[in-house]
Amino acid sequence: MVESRNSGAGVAIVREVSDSYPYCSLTYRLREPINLELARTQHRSYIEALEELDLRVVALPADPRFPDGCFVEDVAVLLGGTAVITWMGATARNGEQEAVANCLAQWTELVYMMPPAQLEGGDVLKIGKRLFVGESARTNRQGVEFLRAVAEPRGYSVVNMPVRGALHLKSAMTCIEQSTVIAAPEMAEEAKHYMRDFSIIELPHSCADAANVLSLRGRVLMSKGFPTVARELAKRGFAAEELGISEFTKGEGGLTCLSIIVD
Ligand code: CIR
Repeated sequence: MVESRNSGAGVAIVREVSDSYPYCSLTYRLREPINLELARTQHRSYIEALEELDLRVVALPADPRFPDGCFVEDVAVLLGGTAVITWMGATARNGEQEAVANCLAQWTELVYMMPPAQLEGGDVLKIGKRLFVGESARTNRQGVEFLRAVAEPRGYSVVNMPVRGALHLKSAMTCIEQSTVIAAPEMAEEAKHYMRDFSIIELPHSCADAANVLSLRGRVLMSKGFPTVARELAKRGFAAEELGISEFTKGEGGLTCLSIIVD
């Protein structure tokens, strides 16, 4: 385990990119060659961006048995001092949990989800004490109800919604500063229906991959290559910092997928 020297109050857990990453799971995208060296450079820049947010980054070593292991978000849902360790819908990914759970155990209580419940962290959009949970090909109703049973007694509300045309809920919508939701067109109607008290930015099809932003500590990180989205965010007063994540987009991952924030 490699820890950066940053002494910020919060911690971000990431996992190094495995040599097997080019063989990651794919659902919607056709497989494209992944440049492993570039993926690692982009991962390093991502870590640096988190450090600039004054987060202490804990980088778990890669495990070649798990090509998708760098997408740590899917393995755990943090609810204050409790971490729900998920049972993932992608069967080949179960096993990734062990290293992450061992690390989280330093700071949080662990609650383990068991099949038939299944849920992946990419389907959980946490906004303050509200959890919007996508029912997707990876997250089933039992998974939602398991999460609800852990979350509600801890003061969280849970709203479940269907996910269409995207791998995870957060592949298609994320939140900026607890007020604004940015949504891909496939999920814009759901965003308007289930999140009435938010201002919704509806993206065009050509910018759907920009829907996954990481909004943390007053800063917004977004995928590089979407100048119109960056301008729209700026117009609304959000100065987004662009990060190149092309090699993770090829693996159907976005910015939120690459870390677990323990704040
Ligand atoms: C998978 O199919 O599981 C990975 N290739 C991508 C996971 C992305 N994670 C996320 O959106 N939270």
